[in-house]
Amino acid sequence: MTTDQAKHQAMANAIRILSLDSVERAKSGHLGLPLGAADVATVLFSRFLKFDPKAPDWANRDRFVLSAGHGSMLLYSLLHLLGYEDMTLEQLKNFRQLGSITAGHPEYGHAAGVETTTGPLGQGFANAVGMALAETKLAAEFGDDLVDHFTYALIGDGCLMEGISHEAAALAGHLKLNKLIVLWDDNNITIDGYVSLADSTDQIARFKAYGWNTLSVDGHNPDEITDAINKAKASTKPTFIACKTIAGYGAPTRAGTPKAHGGPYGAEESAGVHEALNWTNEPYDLPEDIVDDWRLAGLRSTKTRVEWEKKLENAGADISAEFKRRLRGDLPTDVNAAIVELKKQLASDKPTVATRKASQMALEVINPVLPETVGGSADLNGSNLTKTSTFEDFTAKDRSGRFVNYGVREHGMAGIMNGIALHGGLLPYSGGFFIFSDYCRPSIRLAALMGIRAIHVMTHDSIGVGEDGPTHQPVEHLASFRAMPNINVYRPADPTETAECWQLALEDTSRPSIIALSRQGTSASRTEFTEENLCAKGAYTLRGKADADVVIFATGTEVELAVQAREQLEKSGTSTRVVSVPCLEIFNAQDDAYRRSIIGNPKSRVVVEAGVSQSWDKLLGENGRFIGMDCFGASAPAKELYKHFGITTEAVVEAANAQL
Ligand SMILES: Cc1ncc(C[n+]2csc(CCOP(=O)(O)OP(=O)(O)O)c2C)c(N)n1
Ligand SMILES: [Mg+2]
Repeated sequence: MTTDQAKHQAMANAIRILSLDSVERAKSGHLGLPLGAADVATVLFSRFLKFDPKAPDWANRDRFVLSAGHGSMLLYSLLHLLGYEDMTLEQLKNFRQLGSITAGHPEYGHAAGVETTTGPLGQGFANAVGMALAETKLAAEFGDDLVDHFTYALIGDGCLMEGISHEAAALAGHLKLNKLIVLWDDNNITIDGYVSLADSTDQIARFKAYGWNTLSVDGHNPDEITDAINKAKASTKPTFIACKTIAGYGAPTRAGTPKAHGGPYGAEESAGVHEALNWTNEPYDLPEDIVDDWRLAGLRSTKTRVEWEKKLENAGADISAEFKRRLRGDLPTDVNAAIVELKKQLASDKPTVATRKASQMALEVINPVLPETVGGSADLNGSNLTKTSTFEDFTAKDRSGRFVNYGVREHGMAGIMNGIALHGGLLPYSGGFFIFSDYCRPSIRLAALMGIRAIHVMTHDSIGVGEDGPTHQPVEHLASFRAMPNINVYRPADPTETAECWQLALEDTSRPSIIALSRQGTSASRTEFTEENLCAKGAYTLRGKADADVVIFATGTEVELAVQAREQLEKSGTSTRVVSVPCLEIFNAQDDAYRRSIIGNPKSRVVVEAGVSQSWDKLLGENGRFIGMDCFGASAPAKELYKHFGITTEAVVEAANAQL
């Protein structure tokens, strides 16, 4: 063994032992991957990856995504060894314990160096595609002096089995995201057995078919791994490297078998690993020379980082300020001005349009003053209307385009958008049918968990879809996303509310948003200009006096019904107030005083929304009536469906009167 090989071996073994000792101590965790992929990770982090533990958020760092999040101890060990200050030995000792930054699966925002939350397999893969996309896009805009980095992902067999990997990989190949390098921990095992139990895909052939560069290496041979990464960096296509590894490397009875996947291994097996690796130190007592080698690896890019910071300062005050603003995620003040101008126009035009059209009108004024937006659609742009007049397509040839044709890939789209948002400097928004939010849900949930800004334009938001029928008519979707923590579901009623909801979603940097929009036209409910964003508190009185006997709460296209019902009720002498609720979550988060002022103390409460009643219980109270539906829709023209399911002005009036 040469000294280089010996050094590599010792560094890789330090990852293995730290991971092993921490999983044994926590009495839970996963060891197959950290022990098996330690060589791959050591080569990547000590020879290639550009990063600086002293400046973990350096914008031009290479990104590393551990898509196989169950192998979290691999990442935590690396971060500790490389000198990330927050990743202390104490944190490793508290692996998986409450309050530690070493969560069971890596969580974005806990430890520096964790680029995304992973655990649900395949998501990290899609995030990495998004990061690579963001890199090429920002490089086209700011130049490769400022933006020039690679994105690496370490994935497992599970990531490859999950469907999202297909969607993300196909798009990455199509878009020739050549600075994306995916390392596959090809260990031939998952939890229940050998991969052959459930899969016989030729992964290399699969990735070739996607248009990727593909390579295969012995994942325990540092020279082969080095060679492959060098080749990958020079490729004009994204690269997939199959790294043949032994899961649970070093474990006397478990290595290479499905029993290697999980942990703890127990005292005897664990002692066997120490012995196999010639490791005689006590747990967490790391040999100084190995620590020094790792710390040196952590210092490799410091100079490059400092030089980059100078480049940013020397790029000119405008560019440098804009670049920094973009990374902070602040909006330019022009956005508010553009929305206010649009609202003035809308108040005078009072257009009767579908809210999806209203969204396009809002985007037409937003996109020109907000250079960070990256729009897209899952093959439904003609319906979602998310592409605006100044947008060109983002393609393999034109990286400056601001519209991504995601293809019929909702899940991939949502996972890629998370990667774009996590990368920083860009603000992704999508287009899709609200019904297919189900296909995006795992990625949207992670966006909510991470608290990142990704905006989903979801059109065709109710039985108002009409003739396409129940397969295309969302019924439970508003309620189901309202049940998800840390996401706002907007359902604006008209063009003015749509513009206001867009503004709120853009301004909110700490959560994703869904903007649910109608297919069918609806009249303008807001007819007077107000500079104030009335949607900002989630609900507001649209018509009527505070002390009205009847209060009708409504969202989206049903606000029109509520307004008509009010007219009838008032005609027959019943004072009625209409409350528009563009965002129930925001309203529920207001203080009691505001909530009470909006709810009032009416004799009669009615909620009208073309969906299930769940999520309205609090507002309805004991006696309130809900006008909506608790079954699937049907195939018929929209107007007939509203009648058929009893979501009508008459039904609202009747429900109001029934309580008087
Ligand atoms: C979407 C999803 N489904 C199931 C799981 C549970 N799970 C965690 S690891 C794993 C097996 C993954 O196999 P592989 O990626 O090959 O990892 P290895 O066993 O080789 O470490 C499964 C099924 C998960 N984390 N995410
Ligand atoms: Mg595996």
